[in-house]
Order: sequence, then structure tokens, then C-alpha cells
Amino acid sequence: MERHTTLGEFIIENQKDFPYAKGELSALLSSIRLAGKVVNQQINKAGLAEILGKAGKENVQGESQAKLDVLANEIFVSTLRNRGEICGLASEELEDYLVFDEEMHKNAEYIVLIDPLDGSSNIDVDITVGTIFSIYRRISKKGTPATLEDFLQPGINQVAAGYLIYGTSTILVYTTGNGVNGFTFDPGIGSFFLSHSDIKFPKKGNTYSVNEGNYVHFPQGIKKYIKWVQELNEEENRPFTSRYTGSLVADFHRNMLLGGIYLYPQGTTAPKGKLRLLYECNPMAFLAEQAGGKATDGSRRIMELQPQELHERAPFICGNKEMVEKAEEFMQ
Ligand code: P6P
Repeated sequence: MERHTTLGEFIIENQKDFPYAKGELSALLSSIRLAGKVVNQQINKAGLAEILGKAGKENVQGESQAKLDVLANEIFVSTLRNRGEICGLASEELEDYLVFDEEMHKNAEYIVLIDPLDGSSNIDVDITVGTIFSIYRRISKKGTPATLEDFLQPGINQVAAGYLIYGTSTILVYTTGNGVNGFTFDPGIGSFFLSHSDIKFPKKGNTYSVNEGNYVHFPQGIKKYIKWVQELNEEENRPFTSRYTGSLVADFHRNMLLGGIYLYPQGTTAPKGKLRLLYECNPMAFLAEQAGGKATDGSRRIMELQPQELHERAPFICGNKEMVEKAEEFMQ
């Protein structure tokens, strides 16, 4: 009978992958696993618990906050604050970063950036949403309060990154720089089981994910690429298929498994695109590269961009390496 590895067992069995860590990164991933279970439970009963709809407040992005946004943020913040592994946390839902400087965090080595519920506009219409997380080793001196420079690190410094996708099943996908693995939640047992081992993008893909409603605002190179994917070319399996859900995690997950490219380019209405560099682009870029894919802003590797602000945006083209490089050709 095939052995079913739980996420907890996998983390322990791969402890060696976490350089220098004495178990903190393992414990941190376990905290994220716990918070993911709680968010998953809230999402699955959203329609029943009258927590649908808006909290009536706006987040720092000026976007109206669905109650689940607020709840997911509170769940991750409280779960991570209750574990001593991190000294600070930044979230799409919080204007400034949080410093955890209680006694229990004085030896904390890590900081976490999180988009607690990405694609939340889909919540009220029961379309897949996700949580995205990114983990760095702190730069500032241990035992002192976390500083902004701890958060403004380039994506190449990430020690771990991943997402939870709350779809037809709930799957936690993460990397620590040694490949990408996915764990599917079994609600009957309350555990995540290894279901997608060493995920790699297929060599070729023919799905493209972009909001074509923004076409008029796109740079010429992107317009040319979109026209190219829509041309008839049987040898190259074109026209490609368009799949865009309005949820980065859902589009990325499908494209990583089946082959495809996701594009959120800059445009006249969004000069630096829409996606946030620190807690959307960088973690997804880490996963993409670890799965043999590529992630750029159209010309530069996403993970080499030097962040200047916590909530800064970046144009984002990510997916199957061959497809991203073709899009970059049109952008030159
Ligand atoms: P648009 C969700 O708000 C998000 O950050 C991503 O998950 C998603 O891909 C994108 O924005 C959707 O944006 O402008 O196409 O609705």
C-alpha cells in the first residue's frame, strides 16, 4: 500500500533542506499549515456563516474588504504571533509591518510577508481564492525589533514561499529552494497529504491568462504577443486557450500543472501593473523558478528587483519558461 506522507512528516524528513535552521523554519511552516486549516474552514462555510459580503471597511489598497479578507488576515497574524519563529510580519491587509518583539520572539530569525486572501473579489461568487506567503531570514540584529529593511529584500533572498489554494480541494504548495511540492488537505482526517511531488512545468504550454479587458492599455509588445497567441498555427498548437479566473493562485496553479503563462503587465491605468512585488510576485516567482519556469517584469527577473516600498507593484509575466521568453521577445 502506498505510504501517504503528511505535510508534517515531509517537513521533518526534509529538515536538512533548511540551511542553518534548527527547526524554526519547520515550525513556521507548521504555523502556516495550521492557519491555512482555519481559513479553509471559514471559507468552506462562508455562505452559511453570514460572513459573506463586505466588512464595510477599506484596506490600504483602497479596496473594499470582504469580511473573509479581514478574518484571514487576523487568523494568520494571530497564529504566527503565537509562534516564536518570526520577529515581524507584513500583509496586504495592513498598511505597515507588524513587529513581534515580545519575549518569546527575541531569538526569532525570520520575517513573513503574506497576502492572506488573494482573489478575494471572487469570494462572494464561490470562485477559488488563495493565500500567498513569503519567508525571509531577518537582516537586522537578532533580539532587536524588526526593521523595514528586513522586509525590503529582493526575492532571491527568500528561504521559503508558497500558497494555499482553496478550490475544489485545498492544497498547500511550497518550496524551500529544493523543488516544489503540493499537499492536499483531507478534512476527514484534518491533515495535508503529499499529493503533488516535485512539481515541474510541462516543457510546452498553450494556455494564457490575462485580463484582455485591459488590452487597450497594454504596451505594444504585450498587444503583439496576445495577437500572436491568437493566430492560427497548427504546428505550434495555436491559437492558445484563454483561461483567466481573476485569482492569481488559481491561474498560476493550473498553469504550473498543465503548462501556461500568466500576465499582469503594466498599462496606462496601472503604470507598474497591479500585483504586489513582495507578497504576490516574489513568492510566485520563487515557486515558478523552482518548478522550471520563469518570472519577469517583461525584461528583468522578478526576484532580482530591489523593493523600495512595502506595497509596491510590479508588472508580472510568469509561467512556462518557453512561453515567458516568447512574450519577452515581443516586449524587446
Ligand atoms: P483584475 C486579485 O485581486 C489579483 O490580485 C490576482 O489574484 C488576480 O490575478 C488579479 O488581481 C485580477 O485583477 O484587474 O484582472 O481583476
